Amino acid sequence: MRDIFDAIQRSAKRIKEAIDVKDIGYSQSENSSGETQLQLDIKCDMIIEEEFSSVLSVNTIASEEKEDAMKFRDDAPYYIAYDPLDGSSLIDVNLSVGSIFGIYKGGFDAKNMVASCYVVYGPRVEMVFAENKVKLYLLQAGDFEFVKEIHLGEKGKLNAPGGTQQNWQPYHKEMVDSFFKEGYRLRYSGGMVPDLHQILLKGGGLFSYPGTSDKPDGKLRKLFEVFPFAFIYQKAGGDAIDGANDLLTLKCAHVHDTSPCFFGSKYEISRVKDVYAGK
Ligand code: FDP
Repeated sequence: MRDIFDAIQRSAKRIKEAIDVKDIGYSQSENSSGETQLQLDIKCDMIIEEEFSSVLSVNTIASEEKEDAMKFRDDAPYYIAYDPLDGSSLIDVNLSVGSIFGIYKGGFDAKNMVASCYVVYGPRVEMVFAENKVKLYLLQAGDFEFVKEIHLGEKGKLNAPGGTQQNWQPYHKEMVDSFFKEGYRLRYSGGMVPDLHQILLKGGGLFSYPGTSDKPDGKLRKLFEVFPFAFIYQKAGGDAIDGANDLLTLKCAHVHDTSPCFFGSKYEISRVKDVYAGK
């Protein structure tokens, strides 16, 4: 695992440089989710592919920017799914973006997840790595320094509701409103990484990206976004569900499958469960 952790750190430093200097024009191609790829998305994907290709414990990688998984070697244990630059549509307005990594042992299945990590490129570069514990690191003078362990409270104060409201189910809207009526404050930048990072570091709250009338299976991708954050939230003492089920019990038939998802502290997630059970 140490070699994977090191490769992620090298990738993050190179991606930070690419964000700072790279021309941000759009490329001509679309990724598997039908989004126009930024040249920067492609560059960041290439950086991570390059770094993992030399790590002997990595069997296969799957990227949000690649149609299919890419095998490096047969006799290695780890499968890594990553989103090289999540929230890249925010780059042109200079908001925070991130990279997400899910580390699976023996194949891409939620039950095989053994570690998970994300990097936030904001005013500072921070990394959260979860194995048994969830640990925060800060990039300082060229190196990632350990800062602290992260623990979620039983109940938070922030509400980050994703998706187009017009397409929310009425019970979902009622639930989101009920949190606001209880005093929760809106925090939503449109970048999954900084939005979930904020809730984690401020002690709790709810991030939701539900199934909607136009996207019944939600928007966020299981292997690259949903499972890695579910792992981190659960290890930090919170919960992560699809409305009913623990996200880490879901199957993933195709590399780019999506799922409705709710991440938060215990209190908010139990409310989501009650609302969705009675819908
Ligand atoms: P983006 O399309 O900018 O890559 O991964 C998808 C994502 O960003 C997440 O980072 C973010 O949470 C979500 O989409 C935002 O979607 P909405 O604008 O539909 O809320």
